[in-house]
Order: sequence, then C-alpha cells, then structure tokens
Amino acid sequence: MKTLLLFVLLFIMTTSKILADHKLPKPDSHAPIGVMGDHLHLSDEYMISYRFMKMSMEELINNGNNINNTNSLSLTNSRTGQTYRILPKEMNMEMHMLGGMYAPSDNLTIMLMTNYIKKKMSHTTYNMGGTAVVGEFEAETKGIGDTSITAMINSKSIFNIKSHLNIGLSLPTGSVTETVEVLMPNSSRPTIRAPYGMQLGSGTYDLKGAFTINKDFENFGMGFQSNYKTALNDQNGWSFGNYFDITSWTSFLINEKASIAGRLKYYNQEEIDGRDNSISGRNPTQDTKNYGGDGFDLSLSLNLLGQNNYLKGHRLAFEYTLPIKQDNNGLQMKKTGSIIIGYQKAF
Ligand SMILES: [Cu+2]
Repeated sequence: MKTLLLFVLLFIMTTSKILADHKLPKPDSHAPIGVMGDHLHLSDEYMISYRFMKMSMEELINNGNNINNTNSLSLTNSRTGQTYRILPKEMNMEMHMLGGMYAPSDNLTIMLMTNYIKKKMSHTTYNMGGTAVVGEFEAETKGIGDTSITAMINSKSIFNIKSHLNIGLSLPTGSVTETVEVLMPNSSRPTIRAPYGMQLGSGTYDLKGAFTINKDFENFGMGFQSNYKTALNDQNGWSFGNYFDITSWTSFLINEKASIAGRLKYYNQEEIDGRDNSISGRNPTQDTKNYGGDGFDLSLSLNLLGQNNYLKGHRLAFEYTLPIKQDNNGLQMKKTGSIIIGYQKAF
C-alpha cells in the first residue's frame, strides 16, 4: 500500500505538460471510479476496465438507529413472530468487476459489465430463550455475479448539454441458491440456503436506466447521474426491491495527469418483494423486511491519467466512500465504508 502511494505521488509530481493544452484528454473527463456508465466514447473506440471493490459492514442498525445485540434479540421476524437468535456481526465483500465498452457511433456506446464476488459474514448464535452466547460462525459465498448490457445514448442534442441516457438489462448470471453452514441455537450445524444478502446475484432480469450530465470547466468539472433499477420477474418467489439513486460530484484538476473529486450520493431501495421458502430461520438476514432503505454516501476520489510514453492513455483511479446517513428498513448491519480501485484503457 505504501509503495502504491509513493508511486502515485511520484506519478503526479513529474509534471511535463502544461494544463492549458486543451488537446489532451483530462483525468476528470471520467467520473469518480464508483460511477458506472458515466461517459460515452467516440465512434469505433473501445475500452476495457477492471475495478476492485472492498466493502465492509459491522454492528447493527434498526430503522436508522444504532442497536446493541441484547436489544436486537427481543426483535421478531415479521412473518413468524419469533425472536432473532442469530445476529450478524461483521460482513466483508470483495468484488472484481470487468467492463467493456464499444462505440458503434458518436451517439451510441454499448457497455458490458460482469463481476466476481466474495462475501464473508460472521455471526453470533444465542441460546433459545435468553441472551447466552452459544458460539460464533462465519459464512462465505463466492462466484460470478450478475452481468449487464447497457446502451448509452447521447442526449446532447435533446437537452443542449453534454449528457446521455443509459438503458440496460441485468442478466441473472449470479447464483441465488448458494448454501452456507450455520450454527443453530441448539448447537447443530446444518447447511441451508444462504440469506438474500449473501447470494451472488439478484436472480432476476432487471431493467436499468440512468441519466448522466457532465459539465467541464477549465480547471474543474461537475457531473450528475441518476440510476434506476427494477426487477422484471421473480426467481424462487422473490426479487430485490426497486432501486433509485442520485449522485453529484465536483472534480478539481491538479495537473494534466491527476484530478480529485468529492461526491455525494442519495440512494433508496424498497424491501424485498415476495420471499424464498428455502430461506427461513432466526437470523434477521433471512427476513425480507430487513432489506432496503435509504441513505447518503460521501466519497473522495483520485483519477490518474498517463500522458506520456508507455503510460499514455492508461487510467488508474481510487475512490473511498463513507456512509454519512443510513436509514435502513428494519434490522440490518451498518455499512462502515468502501474502497474502489479501478483501471481503464481506451483504444
Ligand atoms: Cu469507457
């Protein structure tokens, strides 16, 4: 990590060209790396991208309020009325995202994205009637996630500002039948279907829409994007709730190779629709009411763009995201932060 930081600093400091050279593509002509489908390409251009994301959660939050384990144990499953006996303690998710973009014309860019996910969740199991700890266990799922194909349509001529509309379809390539071994209050260790949040995909075909605006000034830039996602069908009796977000960022150019940006995002997701009969038990993650909610995330990012020799055109970017307000539905784990490192190269 220190070596990487040193490399980044050296890269930024060895300035060779002046900022006023408008012919150079700028590092902030791409949005912060956590924003997907943020830019179009020129006719016949294509681009490959790789992103690595790490996200973590810990402790519990109930309808937006912090709650300790003892109090969580008196909360009940919305369907069965039974108290929760297994509480999630910590979750870590790692995601490798691969993307490809191709522009058949200046007005249309096609984007393909897929990913590989690894999810790890640790839990504490309590006894049937009280607050005595029976033990702890960790559950892990990993594999290919969902794949999406998106058409990105230039809307500059419609709105008279640099902007585009995305219409995409998410394909259920990620499994929703993963199993995990759990420690039950009676000390048995059955293997059962993993809770919704531990599955690798949505299980459904999802329609995705987005609208993006980019405004470029001399030494800074501004961007806006709104995303919408809705499931088109059910799988095993359920689907994730409708998702909506709205995000805006401001970027500042440090030099021709580097820019930094701050970004604010509001997101909102409805609870799970329907339920999977194979997912049940005494864990809040098995209860469909404990999904979705809304909140605000604040992100800081760095975009790097190589301008000379063998680094020319290679992009490297970092983004750190801190949740600043979480108003989740029901009892859920609290997000603590996430980081994305991304690489992009256009041809
Ligand atoms: Cu691209």
